[in-house]
Amino acid sequence: MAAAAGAFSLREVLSAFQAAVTERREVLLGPYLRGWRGLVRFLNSLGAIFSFISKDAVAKIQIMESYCGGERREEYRTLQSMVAYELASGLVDIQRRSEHPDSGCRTVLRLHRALRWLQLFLEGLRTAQEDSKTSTICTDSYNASLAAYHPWVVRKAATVAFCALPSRNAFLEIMNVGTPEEAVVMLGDALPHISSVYGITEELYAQHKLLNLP
Ligand code: 1Q0
Repeated sequence: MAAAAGAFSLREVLSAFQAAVTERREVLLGPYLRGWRGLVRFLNSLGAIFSFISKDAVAKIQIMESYCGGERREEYRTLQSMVAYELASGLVDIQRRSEHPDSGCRTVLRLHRALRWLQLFLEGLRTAQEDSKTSTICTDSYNASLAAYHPWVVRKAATVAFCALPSRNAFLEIMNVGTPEEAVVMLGDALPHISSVYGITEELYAQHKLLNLP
């Protein structure tokens, strides 16, 4: 059954990331951004303390949506075509942000790094003991991924916000896929799709030496 309008459903996020990968292992930006929109909706439902995170995510999603709906939308159909187009046209700042501060390549890189956090976090949530603290799972996942790219003040604010996360079971319930046990099964199904998107992107960016874009 479809979730109520406006409510978060893990299922929708899952199907967006699933639909993002084509048979030729391309990543379609439309579904990819739809997946991110769904995640932000979820983040917003957790309370205002997370708004500094969701604002940044939304700003990045909007940058990408404007490329995807713009004059060059054909070039922004897949991640692969975007990378090829932006590199061939000199639209990517490689050393420092100057002429092209908001290239698609650097913007997706930020979301891509956050996807690694999500992968670790969901895996942690899925395999943790019932009484585990979500804030601990979240902090551990963050420290093992995104934290390396954030200055001290952002790390501090993020860690404080994580303390406001609901318990593991409450968290599994707001995913809107049934009981906590059913949510755990769903997470097991969802993760390979998220991992696949992550892996393809990582490989593409490594190939073109884009993993450290400013
Ligand atoms: C559930 C708790 C959510 C925790 C999210 C962890 C991420 C913390 C990130 C803190 C970001 C702070 C704001 C600014 C950062 C930027 O400086 C940084 C770099 O960009 P730039 O332009 O300055 O170079 N931006 C980023 O690193 C992007 C961060 C995007 C974070 C998006 C997080 C979206 C989270 C969604 C909640 C998912 C909940 C999962 C459970 C749902 C089940 C599918």
